[in-house]
Amino acid sequence: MTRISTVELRRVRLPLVHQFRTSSHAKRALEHILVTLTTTDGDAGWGEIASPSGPFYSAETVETCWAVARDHLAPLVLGADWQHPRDLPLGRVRGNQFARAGFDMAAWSLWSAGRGVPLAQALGGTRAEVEAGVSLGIEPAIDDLLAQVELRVAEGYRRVKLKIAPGWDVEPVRAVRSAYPSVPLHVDANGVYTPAHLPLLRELDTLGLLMIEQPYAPRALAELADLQQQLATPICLDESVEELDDLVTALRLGSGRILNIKVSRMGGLTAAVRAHDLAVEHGLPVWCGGMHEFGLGRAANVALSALPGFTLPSDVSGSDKYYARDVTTEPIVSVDGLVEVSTTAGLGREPDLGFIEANTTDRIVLPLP
Ligand code: OSB
Ligand code: MG
Repeated sequence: MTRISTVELRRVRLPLVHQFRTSSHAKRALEHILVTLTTTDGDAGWGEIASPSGPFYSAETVETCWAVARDHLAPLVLGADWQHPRDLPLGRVRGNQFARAGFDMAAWSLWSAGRGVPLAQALGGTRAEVEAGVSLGIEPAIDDLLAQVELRVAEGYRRVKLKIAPGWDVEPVRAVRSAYPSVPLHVDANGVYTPAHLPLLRELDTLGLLMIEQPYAPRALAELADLQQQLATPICLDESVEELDDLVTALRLGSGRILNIKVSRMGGLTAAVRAHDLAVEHGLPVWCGGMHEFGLGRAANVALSALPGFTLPSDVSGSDKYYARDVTTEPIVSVDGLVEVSTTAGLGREPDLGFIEANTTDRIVLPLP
């Protein structure tokens, strides 16, 4: 590939159409960092750093991503000699997966566009459309949650995931289950339960859930394996798997039976594809999780979900679930719970430069030294 001559970083802030609350925090607006890599030929590739603002999902924040991107990742890619996104030396930076993911994604966008192939195909995708699920936050009351479920089921989403936390678990989940006996349903605890909650987790085990996502803390791989022994419902790993080696350990221990692969959490598409391949080799079904991505990151999630091992509905809801207007000229759309995989070369979505500019809160351009 031709050399990267400038890196542009932009903080872009968009309001959410509906407040989203998890076991750890609530949010009404999101600020993501858009990464643009431009080559000496003038081609540009876009990536998205979808870090939450605070260190409650992982250790990263928008501030750490900004600093690591500016001070460490940009210097690593500027002028680098690369033929393929895998050649970029992003792995020299330890941790900081969200920040790395934005650069890796921009490199894949550039590379697939340069080759004239759709990103999904470049990654090994085989599907023309992917099944979409929705993730519903903690609501003020059970009636509010039921209204959200009704709306999303009517829109055709193929699976509903409910965020749970102590005080908001068996009761709301039971209410949704009895109102919608046949809707594919799962729960996500974002790591807040401990082995002391075993009786409660056993109750959840009787509610016909597709999976229980991240019941224990990220590093509790041994305890998760003990729990999986005691539950019939598959445990799905999210926060526990930041590195491929975490997956190797989880597979060895039996810490879960399903894997949520997030481009952001794994440090990019390169690592996400590796995790997919390893999970498939071990018979683990996977699906693509999200971090409320704007349209650029969302397009990458759709492309990844086209890989054959993504046999469960992914968190790739339409842009409209989150944003009144998205950063791409065309939003991501879910029709009857299906999202089309783009067949145009590259990422498949174009940045809406005017709208991005209007919502940019900070910007820097780093040239070749
Ligand atoms: O655990 O999957 C999660 C959002 C923020 C932090 C953690 C998670 C989530 C989601 C969002 O569930 C899913 C989506 O992007 O649609
Ligand atoms: Mg999760």
